[in-house]
Amino acid sequence: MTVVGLVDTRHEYEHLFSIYVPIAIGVFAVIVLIAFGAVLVYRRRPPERAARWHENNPLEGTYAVVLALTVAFLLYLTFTAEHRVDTVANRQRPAVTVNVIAAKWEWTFVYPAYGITHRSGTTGRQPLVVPANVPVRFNITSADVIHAFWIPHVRYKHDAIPGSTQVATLSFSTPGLFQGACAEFCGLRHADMVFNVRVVSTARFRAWAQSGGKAPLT
Ligand SMILES: [Cu+2]
Repeated sequence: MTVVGLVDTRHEYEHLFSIYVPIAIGVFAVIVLIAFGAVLVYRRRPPERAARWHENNPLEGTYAVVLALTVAFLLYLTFTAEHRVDTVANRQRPAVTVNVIAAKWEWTFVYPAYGITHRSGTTGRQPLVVPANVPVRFNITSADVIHAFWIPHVRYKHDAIPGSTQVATLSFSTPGLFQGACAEFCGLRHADMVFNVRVVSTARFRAWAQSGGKAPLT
């Protein structure tokens, strides 16, 4: 079962990245060329009178306009992607809801519909199990300090804040095993606050969930 119009965070942010990076490389190249050009052109030579002009309005005006248009273009793309990830995705009807509770130094994944609780971090290594190609709702919170729920495979990271619940709806397009971690320094054993994400087919997920987490995942 594939949901039409599923918001794919990996695709959204990779697309954004593919636009930001060439612009950043271009800006870097221009700066390096101007710096080395200036070094070559203005290297030590016999003394001469200093130039009297000190401004160039057309050049400065063009520079300001190009800069403003580039920033406006990037802001537009960024806010469009954020809107799709934060608002459009959260309007989708989730196939599964997982409550994510971060704590020093452990993740607790609760599946309220199935009575399943998995833990990963300093006390164990039970994976976060999700079905592929359907919207999965995460209610993210923290039991103590600020942590951050990070799954690099889907290019997604969100703070877990005590006393508040952050909602995220993610979709995972490929079955497999992926890494997750806390991305906010939260104390001495922060580095142990890791988990695996096990993405399985919807049929396998259903069998696993309905067995209360006992059916095999592979
Ligand atoms: Cu943490």
